[in-house]
Amino acid sequence: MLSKRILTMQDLSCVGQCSLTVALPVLSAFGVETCVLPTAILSNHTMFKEWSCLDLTEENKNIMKVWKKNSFKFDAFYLGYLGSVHLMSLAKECFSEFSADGAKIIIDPAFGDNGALYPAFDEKYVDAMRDLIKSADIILPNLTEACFLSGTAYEHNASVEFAESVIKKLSAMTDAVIVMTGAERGGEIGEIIFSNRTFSYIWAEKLPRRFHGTGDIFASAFTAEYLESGSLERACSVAGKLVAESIRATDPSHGYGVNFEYALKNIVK
Ligand code: PXL
Repeated sequence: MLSKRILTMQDLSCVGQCSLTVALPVLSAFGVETCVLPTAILSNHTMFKEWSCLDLTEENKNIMKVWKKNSFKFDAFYLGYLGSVHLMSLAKECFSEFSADGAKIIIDPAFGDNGALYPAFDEKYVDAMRDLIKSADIILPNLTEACFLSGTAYEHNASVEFAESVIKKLSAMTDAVIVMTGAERGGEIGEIIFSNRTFSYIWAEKLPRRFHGTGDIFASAFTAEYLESGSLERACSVAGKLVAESIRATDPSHGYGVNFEYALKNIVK
């Protein structure tokens, strides 16, 4: 079986399970050949008190120059936490230079949660992401990101109706399919999918604990499963199950991310 070759662009956080340290193992376990453009190297993710960050924009330009000479092409692009505005124009250049026929572009905006931007970001980052998502086939915002992108005031404990109104506003800004992650309904958590002007939903039991990095596990598994099956619903359901299993396997005192390694081991078995 020929596997899809994808390019993922996101940071490498040396400690804390997120971005590339999640994307690579998850995509590999799902059988997807994965190439990387590491956008920045951080000492650890930015939910820790201190972090260092080396922006790799300049080296990414060198890498891309060589890739052009080698005529590399990718069947899909999966973008997560990039780190700076410059990287968004590089991402657009990647799409135009390195797309195989029919290549899909999947973007997780990955700039905020719980109504706030991650510490390294500001409105300029949101503006640039607003432009970048115009190139996407699928975007995977959570409610916070959808609110920032669409210019809507965030509501805590938002209803499904509110989330849908934000998604509709966002859909005026991009033709991409919108998969809102981490939506809530009563005791359930799931995704609201907006495709062909129609909503569909995947719900599962909401576990009482929240951990950092679950969005990256979701986006990675979603990407792999979507490329394989072409089904948005199936991709959401498979990815949601992996996140739930990872949370169940995590000790509450573990502050680095979730124990997705344990869940992956079971998939491989
Ligand atoms: O999980 C998203 C993420 C990725 N990379 C870095 C982060 C975060 C969220 O805070 O800080 C560096």
